[in-house]
Amino acid sequence: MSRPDLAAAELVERATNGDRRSVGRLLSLVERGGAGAEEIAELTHLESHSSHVIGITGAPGAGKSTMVAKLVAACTAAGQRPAVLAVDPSSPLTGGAILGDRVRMAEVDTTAFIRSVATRGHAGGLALAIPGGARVLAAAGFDPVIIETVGVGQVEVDVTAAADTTVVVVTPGMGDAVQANKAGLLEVADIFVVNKADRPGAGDARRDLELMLELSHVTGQEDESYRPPIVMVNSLDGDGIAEVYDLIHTHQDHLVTSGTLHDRRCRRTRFELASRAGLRFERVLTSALDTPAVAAVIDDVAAGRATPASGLAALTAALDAPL
Ligand SMILES: Nc1nc2c(ncn2[C@@H]2O[C@H](COP(=O)(O)OP(=O)(O)OP(=O)(O)O)[C@@H](O)[C@H]2O)c(=O)[nH]1
Ligand SMILES: [Mg+2]
Repeated sequence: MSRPDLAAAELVERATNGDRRSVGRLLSLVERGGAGAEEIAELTHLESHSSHVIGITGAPGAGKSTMVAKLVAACTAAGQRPAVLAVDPSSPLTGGAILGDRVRMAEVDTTAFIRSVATRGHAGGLALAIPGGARVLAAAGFDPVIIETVGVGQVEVDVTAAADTTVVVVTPGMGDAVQANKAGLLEVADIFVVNKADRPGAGDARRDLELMLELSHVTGQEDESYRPPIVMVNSLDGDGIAEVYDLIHTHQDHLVTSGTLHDRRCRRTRFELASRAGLRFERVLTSALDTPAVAAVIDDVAAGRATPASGLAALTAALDAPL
């Protein structure tokens, strides 16, 4: 039987030499989580620092995948080797569309690496699967690493925690800008895209965004010298994509010159370490709850023979082990 650490090292070696199949296998192992994923993080971390990680988020159907496909084409045209992690929310509404997106994107370019990450069954592990996957892609030499996700709830928080530059996509009508505000997306945006600018109401969406930025005094930045720009885009014909591409680079330069990049990566590391410790703690807690001593006290507390405080004391004693 081959030792998993040897297998992982071999895969990383092949992936860094351009073997796409090995990149795919590593991403599957990272998604599975556990010791295998931690081993891969160890092997890839030190080689993953030069790639720019771009998060693309927005409401379902905002046109994120269509825009990402155009952005990928712009990157390859400029001589870059982009990779995309499309975080699949596994919802019956959008799950089908994403598979179609992958095919469509794969047709755009064969030098790019496109991959869907299913959120189903992750039970909190997504917060690790995203930075872990981005790290594998970066170590394999892909740059930039683009992460697409639907901007609802926890998932987009996880994604923005993993990204250097976050692009928030809104569309005309349906109060999308207002929704983005409610979902907390305004605060995380480094660049706003009003996609489907070919549709009526695109100018209104832009004004909504400008107004909300003014009113809330939200700059989205820890650094006041940067104000998130708003770009009008038609992802079907590619109008505005060149500007998005340029603004992403302007933001990347700004991150470096202002020193914000390091601050963001510290925040990312903090978040990742907390997520890793949290998962381990859950495992330790579950096994402590199952030890005979704790089970006996649980029995006593439930039957009214002991107090909750004594139950907690027994549990704490059983927890007295390193993570
Ligand atoms: N008119 C118009 N339609 C667009 C534009 N961009 C995307 N679309 C259409 O909008 C629909 C949704 O596009 P997707 O790229 O799948 O959107 P998405 O945000 O990735 O969707 P999910 O991943 O399911 O959240 C598709 O029918 C696209 O053809 C645009 O700029 N203008
Ligand atoms: Mg999509």
